Amino acid sequence: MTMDLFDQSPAEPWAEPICEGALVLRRFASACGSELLVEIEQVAAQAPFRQMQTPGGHTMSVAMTCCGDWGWVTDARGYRYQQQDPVSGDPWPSMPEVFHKLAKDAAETAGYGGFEPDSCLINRYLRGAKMGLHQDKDEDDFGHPIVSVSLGVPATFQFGGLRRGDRPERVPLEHGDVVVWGGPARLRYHGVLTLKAADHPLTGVCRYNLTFRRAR
Ligand code: MD3
Ligand code: FE
Repeated sequence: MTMDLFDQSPAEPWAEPICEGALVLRRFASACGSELLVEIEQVAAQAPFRQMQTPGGHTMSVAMTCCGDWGWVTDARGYRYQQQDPVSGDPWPSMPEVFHKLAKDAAETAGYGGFEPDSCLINRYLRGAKMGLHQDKDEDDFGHPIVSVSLGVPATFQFGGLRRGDRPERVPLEHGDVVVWGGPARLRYHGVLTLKAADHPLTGVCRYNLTFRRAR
């Protein structure tokens, strides 16, 4: 594992339960943050970040790219996973080994052994970007967990219930925090509040989120 001055290394990450099925592994990814950043840049060199259109015709404030066998896309035709980048027509870049290992290790630590993600969505938030409350339900089998890795500028995550109207809890997420969602938490509504202006030594003005899923 490569380390550099920007990689903070506390003695041990620590786990905080959010609800049944969901756990935050605080700072779980902080020791490999700079390696992850290098890989994000490599993926984005092949499949650049883009702000996609929702089926309703709105431009998302979050810029996205993908790696792995299946990439999540949205356009006028709807939300779906596909094997080609719609911008280039090429297959998505392969999932970097350090991504795959991190997601698998985090899932195992949270009690979900055998997680094999085939999709990684990379979200990039700049000041003012947000993600409204939604469910992740474009995957074939909700029996698989989802692993999400936060990097850079901190954000406030919203974690709701199984109905859109359930009042969400707020969970602050910082650089290196990894959240694993599965079992009874898998279909809960969630979102991200508007990103505030801030600077992070590793990512500058950006927050990145890596979302690992088993799409098929
Ligand atoms: C809670 N991204 O891309 S994943 C997304 O910070 C998305 O960019 C968030 O939500 C972000 O769809 C982080 C967090 C997440 C994913 C799946 C969940 C939370 C979840 C499933 C159930 C409950
Ligand atoms: Fe989501």
